[in-house]
Amino acid sequence: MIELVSDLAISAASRHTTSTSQIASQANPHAERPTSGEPRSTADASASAAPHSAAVPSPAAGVELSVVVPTFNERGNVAEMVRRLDRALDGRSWEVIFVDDDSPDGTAELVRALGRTDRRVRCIQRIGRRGLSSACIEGMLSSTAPYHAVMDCDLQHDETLLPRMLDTLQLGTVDIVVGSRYVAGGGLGDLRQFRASISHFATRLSRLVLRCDLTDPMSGFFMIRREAFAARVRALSGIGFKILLDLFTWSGQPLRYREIPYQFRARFSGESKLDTRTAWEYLMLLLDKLVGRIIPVRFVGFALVGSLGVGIHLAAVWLLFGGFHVDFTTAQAAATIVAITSNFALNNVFTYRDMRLRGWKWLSGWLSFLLACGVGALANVGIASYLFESSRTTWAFAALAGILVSAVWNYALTAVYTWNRPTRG
Ligand SMILES: Nc1nc2c(ncn2[C@@H]2O[C@H](COP(=O)(O)OP(=O)(O)O)[C@@H](O)[C@H]2O)c(=O)[nH]1
Ligand SMILES: [Mg+2]
Repeated sequence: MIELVSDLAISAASRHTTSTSQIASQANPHAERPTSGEPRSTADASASAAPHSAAVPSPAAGVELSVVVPTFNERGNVAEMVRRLDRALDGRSWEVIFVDDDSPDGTAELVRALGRTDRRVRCIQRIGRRGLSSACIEGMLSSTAPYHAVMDCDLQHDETLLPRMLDTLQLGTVDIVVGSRYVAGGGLGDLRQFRASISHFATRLSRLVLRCDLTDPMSGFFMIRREAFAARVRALSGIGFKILLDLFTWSGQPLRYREIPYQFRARFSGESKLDTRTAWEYLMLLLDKLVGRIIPVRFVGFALVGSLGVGIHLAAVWLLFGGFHVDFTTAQAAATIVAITSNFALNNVFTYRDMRLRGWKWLSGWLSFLLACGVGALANVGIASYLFESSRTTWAFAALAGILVSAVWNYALTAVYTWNRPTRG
């Protein structure tokens, strides 16, 4: 998936290059220009040496800081976000890149409308995809700036800290500056007790995979040097909400970091997207960091859903056979369909959230899932019977071997024929 992410972002970046070169000929009040005492770029030098140099506009310098803001249904916050960035980053050369996952509330259209009167505002609109981390990755990849900040669009992060973060990075002693709610001076503001407990619990869980003492890996508010990001980008899983955790768990050179305190604010407008799927994705991210190099994390998700399916199957047999006195074979057949259907629905919502099937595609996906799992069930029974009858293995081992083979079969086949779009990670 990361390869695809990179491809997409590279094409986004090349599109951006065209547009920046188009706008470079216009005066840009926020772009840095070399002063007469500074070394000039090759392009500049050749322009002044050319006989018609007066007619050739000197290229404006690129932006210093890209602020990447992932959005989903944030129409009510976008304009205020730009206003606050404008105030906070006065005198700096910056741009804001909103990465929107085709929000139904028209966030992307609003961003583009703002961009028509303010070239510092850019929009990447992703179609048919979801995911906060992958949105941040693509936003950063589309930037040409030497420094990238990531912050939420709900104004819960304190944008007035951005200049300090930038100054700290420019000293060159650290790779990343992280806004933390858990160092002296920081705080959770009036975050509700329940949300605060979830945040504390998730932070504690992150210790399973973190290789440093970062106090707030759940923060989502940070600024990083481009080279430090570029060195890690191919190793990022891009799963879920927690890009910071992804960055800090890279097995190579540890990130040199500094934390600065901030007070978490209340959401300005709209609703949080934190839900059960977010929790699931967090679990998948942790698993990916723990076992991802040995087993694909989607397979782990698929297997977890499958084990839940066993419970659903048994409950259905109990209800039909025990409760409604349907004959056993019919109850078992109906329970099989119920379990396969619920497995398909759960995998569609959780395991394959980023390529979720809807409408008619849901129906055709269900049929292909049913078919693949039907063949998988035959393989299961065949292998388990063969092992049990032909050797002296125990019934439990034979049964488990059958289950494992059918799980791998079901996973491999449905990954290709049910959720067969090319964005798989
Ligand atoms: N592009 C993109 N942005 C998302 C997605 N989910 C959430 N966001 C954005 O990520 C930021 C944090 O989300 P939020 O719902 O505020 O999470 P919370 O702060 O944990 O409640 C906000 O700017 C959201 O609009 C997503 O699937 N795709
Ligand atoms: Mg938020």
